[in-house]
Amino acid sequence: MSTRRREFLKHIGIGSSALFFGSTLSSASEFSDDKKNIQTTPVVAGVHQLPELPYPYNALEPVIDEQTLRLHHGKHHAAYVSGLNKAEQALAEAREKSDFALVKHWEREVAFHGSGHILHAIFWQNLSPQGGGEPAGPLAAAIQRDFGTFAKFKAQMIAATNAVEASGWGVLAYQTVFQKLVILQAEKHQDLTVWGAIPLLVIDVWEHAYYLKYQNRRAEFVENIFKIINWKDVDARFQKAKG
Ligand code: MN3
Repeated sequence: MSTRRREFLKHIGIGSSALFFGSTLSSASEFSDDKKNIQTTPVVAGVHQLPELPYPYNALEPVIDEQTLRLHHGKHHAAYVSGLNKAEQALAEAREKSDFALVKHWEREVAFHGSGHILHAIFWQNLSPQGGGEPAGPLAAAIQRDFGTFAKFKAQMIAATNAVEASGWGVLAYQTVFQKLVILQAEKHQDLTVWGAIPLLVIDVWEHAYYLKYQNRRAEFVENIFKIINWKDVDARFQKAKG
């Protein structure tokens, strides 16, 4: 493993990343002693790698044919990884130069390619030649609690996925705020965010949040917000998210 790769894994070597990427990043566990330490060295931008599939390209036949899987993983997923790396490097350069003229473009690129990378990495791990049947254990109990029965869950999951407008995803997710399972639709897959991220600090810039006082001066509102941020709360959320 390259030093750069090792350094990168060190920084993402926490439970949540291992969950997303499963066995492909299992080497992250060797850095488990870092879990409770706050990193002081900067995280290197743009070193994401295409995770290997946990099975051969023909392993999911006949449900997913070999040619489709080769293109989907080797071309489409790979393009998300390189796009994310490019956007992260561009943003690092923008911070270096204090030039944010293209920040909207690059944030969109991070959202699009980052979400594509994360969702595909989960998707590959979600599938297996030995898959099928029904879940057992805690997930089965949670599905029963939140959807009634597995059959009802499956019916809603299929209906929601089929009803996604144009390109997108059907998603079973754990909603951490309500502490329950939810079925979601994702159109495209980004909408300017990146799946899997746990919010730590949020700033509402819908006009209702500032218009009475600031009218069209959103930038002034955002600048002022920093005078009232409760960093103790943000820090507590960070600690919790880190696990
Ligand atoms: Mn895809």
